Amino acid sequence: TEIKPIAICTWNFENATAKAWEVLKAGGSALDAVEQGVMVEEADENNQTVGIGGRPDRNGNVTLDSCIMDKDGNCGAVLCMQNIAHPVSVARKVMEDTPHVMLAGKGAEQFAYEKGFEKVNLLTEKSKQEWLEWKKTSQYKPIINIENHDTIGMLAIDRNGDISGACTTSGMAYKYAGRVGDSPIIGAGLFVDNEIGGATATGVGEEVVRTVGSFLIVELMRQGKSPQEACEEGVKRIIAKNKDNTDFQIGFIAINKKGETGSFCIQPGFTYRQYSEAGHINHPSDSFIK
Ligand code: SD4
Repeated sequence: TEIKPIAICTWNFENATAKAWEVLKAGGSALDAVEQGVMVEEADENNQTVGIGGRPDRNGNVTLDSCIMDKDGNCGAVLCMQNIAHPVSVARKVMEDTPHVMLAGKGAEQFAYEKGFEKVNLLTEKSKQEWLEWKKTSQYKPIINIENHDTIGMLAIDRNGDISGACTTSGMAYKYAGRVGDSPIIGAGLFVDNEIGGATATGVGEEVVRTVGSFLIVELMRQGKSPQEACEEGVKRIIAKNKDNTDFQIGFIAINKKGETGSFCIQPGFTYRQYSEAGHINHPSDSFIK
């Protein structure tokens, strides 16, 4: 059967999927597509959940989490890294140029400089002013689909039928200093198995880590579930551990080897973007709570 390239990502990131599609259409690899795709959001100052412009931790420092995974199961990640505009590219360097999978904090930043990345100020005036405003009450309460709304996880299949994925975020706004979410954790925020498919997550990362969400979804697809069914089961596992309080958002997206996609979330409001021969589509996601 003919292999059709496709890229999908969390939320309605039109420009990111357009970039990924450009790479795929030109015959590029899924790995290049997901890296270059999510870089669009890392560079967008108006996205306050990813890269430059991201909301800071409670001390006013923007700390970034990202990971990437390729068709051979190689992966790389950076955790809680400051002052570098494209954490996904540093994650890729960790994957390709070191014997390690994860680098954190100062070590990750130092490694980035060694690889030629420039030091940049990630805290924009807008995010700084909002943080100063937040400090007046210092109340830590994420607002569903509003605050922390824009983490990008992307999955792609290239012309060869190979799958890769990437995920990148500034994490939860006003988090504790040093806090790391699901997004750079292989198996939690992202997982790819080139024989089966891939999955990635957005939302309250702590809950995704507790259930190793993306790995779970890929394993469920291995057992025969469709991407849609697997995402639904992934969300249900989280609900089962949070029976008394489902007042938070999690969204999963998944793709299988055939290029079939699916998504599921807790709260209404989540969508995912897809770019393939079939067009550039924003899919509304079905939700556990209606
Ligand atoms: C985190 N999962 O750091 C990320 C946040 C997120 O859209 O997805 N925001 O927990």
